[in-house]
Amino acid sequence: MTKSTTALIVIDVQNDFCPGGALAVAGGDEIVAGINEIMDDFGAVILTQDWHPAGHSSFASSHAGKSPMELIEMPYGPQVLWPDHCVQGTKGAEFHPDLRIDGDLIIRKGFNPAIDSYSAFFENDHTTPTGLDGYLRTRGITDLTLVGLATDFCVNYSAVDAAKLGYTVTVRTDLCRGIDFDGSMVAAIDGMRAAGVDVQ
Ligand code: VGL
Ligand code: ZN
Repeated sequence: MTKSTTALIVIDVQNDFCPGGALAVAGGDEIVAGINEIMDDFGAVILTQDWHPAGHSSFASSHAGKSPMELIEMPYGPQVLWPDHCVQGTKGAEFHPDLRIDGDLIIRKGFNPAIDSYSAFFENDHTTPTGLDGYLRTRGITDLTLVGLATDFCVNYSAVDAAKLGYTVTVRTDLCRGIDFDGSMVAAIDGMRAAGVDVQ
């Protein structure tokens, strides 16, 4: 494998997913130094940024009588309701201050008010593309390594979509941290492995 066909995809290493943030993932900040260290090993580095408008439909606060972590039915399927997080232009939506952001591409997702987007490739309707597949394909990139937050949501959805799209996918769990809500961590690892992802 030549370096030019490889990419590191860094998922949502943003303040709101780190300790002190609105949707803090335990130990979310512990992975930053290790991610920075491996960036130079890849032909491309792509960062994703969860990027919601205020009042986004994935926020519990947008639904009368609902609390964070409740599940609702959306036109595109079940949706976990979250605390308000990663609102466009806020400190919480910024990358962790120590994360290297000198990568090739920053892809923002979750900006459609009516649809959440866990995956770096498709919105949660599993149909609307973010454009990342086209970017990678036109650059001849075939091998992806995923790291970041959260293992059981955005990393999981991105890894499974990437495998379905035909990429060779590795997830470095030592450089990921999860939310682990209602068994979501075990389900995510099983689901990624079933999709052909090399979960390391
Ligand atoms: C994420 C929940 C809501 C993630 C994003 O990055 O895993 N999780 N928005
Ligand atoms: Zn989000």
